[in-house]
Amino acid sequence: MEHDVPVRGLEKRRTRRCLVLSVVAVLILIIIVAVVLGLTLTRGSNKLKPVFLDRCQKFKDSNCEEIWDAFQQAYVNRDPCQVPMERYDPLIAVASFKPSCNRMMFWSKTKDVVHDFTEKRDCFVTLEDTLLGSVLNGLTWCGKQGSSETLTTGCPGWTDCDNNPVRSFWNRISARFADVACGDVTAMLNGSIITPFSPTSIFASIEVKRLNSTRVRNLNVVLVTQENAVTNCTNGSLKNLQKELDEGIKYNCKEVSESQLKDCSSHPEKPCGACW
Ligand code: AVW
Repeated sequence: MEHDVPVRGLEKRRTRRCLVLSVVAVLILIIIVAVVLGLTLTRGSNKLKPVFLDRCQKFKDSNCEEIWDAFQQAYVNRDPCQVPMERYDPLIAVASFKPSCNRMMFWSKTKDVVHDFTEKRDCFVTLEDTLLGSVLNGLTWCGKQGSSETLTTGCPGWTDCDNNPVRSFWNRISARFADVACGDVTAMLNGSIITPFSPTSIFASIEVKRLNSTRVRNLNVVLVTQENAVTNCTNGSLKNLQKELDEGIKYNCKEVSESQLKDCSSHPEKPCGACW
């Protein structure tokens, strides 16, 4: 009986501690559920617009809100595997660009080497230097049926389906880039692979087919080689490239080593034409 009061006090304290712990556990659980739910429901939605506008505004005199509206109408509220390239026609119409004749640079399987070169030398313009190309370079996006959101995760990959929003976009603006090409155009191809002119590439399947002899005079291929080059200008796939060209466009091919390109990049005082 003497122990009755302290034991009851101990029990009370234990019960109170249990209660506090349970409340904390429930609160933590609620927070976890809310965070997970929030992440799943938004699934990276509406994160693209600020990046789009920010990059777009670096091009002065551009109506970026209008360009964004035209861009997102191509894919919002649609199955992300049902976005053919024509869906971007209205975008092309509002974000047209003036071609720089004699300075346009095409490329295939040389993404890093070509941009490394063009960034250091102000000689050539690639698709990724144009407003739309630079705004969307490296980004992923899609929509979904029944929603007006732009998602940036869970979108189909490049090869998951042909008509996905990202692939169709690059196909469409590449077609435009080739349609307006003029004068002498250059293409940097990869001399370290067996098929530098690959039929499945955008360069082969879209751009070359659209170069028009009324505007384009020459196609100069720069075949970028490394020490132990596997390909040269006599490569079979380059014969196919010549066959594909619109009659009247003259063809030229030059093997240029990567070190020669690097050397030229580090001497910006050399005239542009002197690199190869
Ligand atoms: P590329 P392109 N998965 O080097 O001639 C993910 O073959 O096609 O050159 N991304 C891919 C895939 C893939 N399987 N295939 C291609 N890509 C993306 C526009 C990737 O970002 C310019 F004007 C890769 O770096 C050039 O003249 C890029 O597409 C011409 O088209 C290029 O693939 C280059 O297209």
